[in-house]
Amino acid sequence: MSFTCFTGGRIVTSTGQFDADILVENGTIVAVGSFPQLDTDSIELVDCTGKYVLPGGVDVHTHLDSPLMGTTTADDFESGTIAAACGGTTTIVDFAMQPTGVRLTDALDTHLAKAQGKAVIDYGMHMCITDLYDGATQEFGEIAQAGVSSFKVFMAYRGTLMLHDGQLYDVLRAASGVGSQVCVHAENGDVIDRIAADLVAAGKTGPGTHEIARPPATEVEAVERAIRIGRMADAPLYFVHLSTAGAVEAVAAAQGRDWPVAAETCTHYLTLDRELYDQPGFEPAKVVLTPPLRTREHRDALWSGLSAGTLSVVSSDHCPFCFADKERLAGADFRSIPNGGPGVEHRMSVVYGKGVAQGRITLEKFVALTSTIPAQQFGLHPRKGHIAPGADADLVLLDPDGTTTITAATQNQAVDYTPYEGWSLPGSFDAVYSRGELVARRGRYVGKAGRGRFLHRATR
Ligand code: DUC
Ligand code: ZN
Ligand code: ZN
Ligand code: ZN
Repeated sequence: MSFTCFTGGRIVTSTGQFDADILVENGTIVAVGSFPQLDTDSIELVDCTGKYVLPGGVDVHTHLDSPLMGTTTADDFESGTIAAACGGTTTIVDFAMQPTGVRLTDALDTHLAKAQGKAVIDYGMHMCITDLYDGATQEFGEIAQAGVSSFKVFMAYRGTLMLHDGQLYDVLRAASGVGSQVCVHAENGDVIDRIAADLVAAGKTGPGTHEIARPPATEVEAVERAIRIGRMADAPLYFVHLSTAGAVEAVAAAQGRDWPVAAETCTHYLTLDRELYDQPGFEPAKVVLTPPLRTREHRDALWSGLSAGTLSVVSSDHCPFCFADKERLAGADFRSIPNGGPGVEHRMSVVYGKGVAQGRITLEKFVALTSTIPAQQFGLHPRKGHIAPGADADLVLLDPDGTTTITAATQNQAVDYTPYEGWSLPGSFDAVYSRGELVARRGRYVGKAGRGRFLHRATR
């Protein structure tokens, strides 16, 4: 038996905060309260005085060791989960990508094998469907039984990743039939491809053009269309990486009609401006993210959407490529720059620093958006995202008086840049525990290798 007691901290959950101790036995929380009679010879004490104690972050949108746009994301399950842990995230749900022509169950096995023995925090998986071959939907039950109870589909990238509307309908029907949910990448890919082709024909080929080719309406239209298709299929929807005011409005309208629609936004859409596309040279490639960054007006709508509950999750969409690799792969124009950026390490710090510290959201709301609701949404709660008896002792000690400085030179993500370079943020996630084990201290990994476990997620 191994007992640990986290003493003297202020516990924060998604619904409140209070002073209490947390008693942990073999990695599981067994009691929350006051324990003055503890036999301190046999119990390890962790002094949390002056710290907030939060449930570890749950990031339900990462792409580790994943094929995308002709290359592979830069972080594997080792570096990516170490980076996550160092930033206060103790659970991820990663996307298993289906290469064209590969059976879904085989693609899932391949991705599971990449994580096995390498991940240092617990992880679940979503299955990305890019090639809906005959009989694919018949594998959905088997995939759900394997603990992978969510799919992702793309309404953009025709020819490589995109499903057409009829296929989206098929996936929604089949997924809801087995109690799985569907995560939708909502952009009108065909219109984007036309705009992009016209821009290239007009000689606009630089990396900043990526943004012009994907105007807000291409997201809004796809969100509205997917909501309608969701109604036709009588299936719930979860929108990934929403970036626009119009998308928030569309989701709010659907929710107002009691339609089962949930949505996330990402760290970068809340905090970075589209003006980064106006930088000289190849610099804008660092923020060739899809969808692209937007203006202040959209950011304000996203923060309001979080406050109102229309958007209920903040993920990182960690999809890292080295700047050097983006440049090498760029080819003739912006269309071949790999889409994505790093962020799993800095999601908690940036959302705390720009959200809580600046008074945009409460600390409880922060816990809800970065931990509890994502865990609930994806079948991980109450084991994850929760501080109560029975939950895993995934705990983060936040020092509100500390500071987090972000630089590529000191980050754990295996990339040569961060879009938050030089940011100094109030608050530091000083110590991170996964199932009761100290895994990170002040931004450095101190845990064992390969200790992460696959999380079998429930269906709905
Ligand atoms: N969608 C993602 O979720 N991540 C990176 C690129 C994309 O299009
Ligand atoms: Zn996407
Ligand atoms: Zn993504
Ligand atoms: Zn590299």
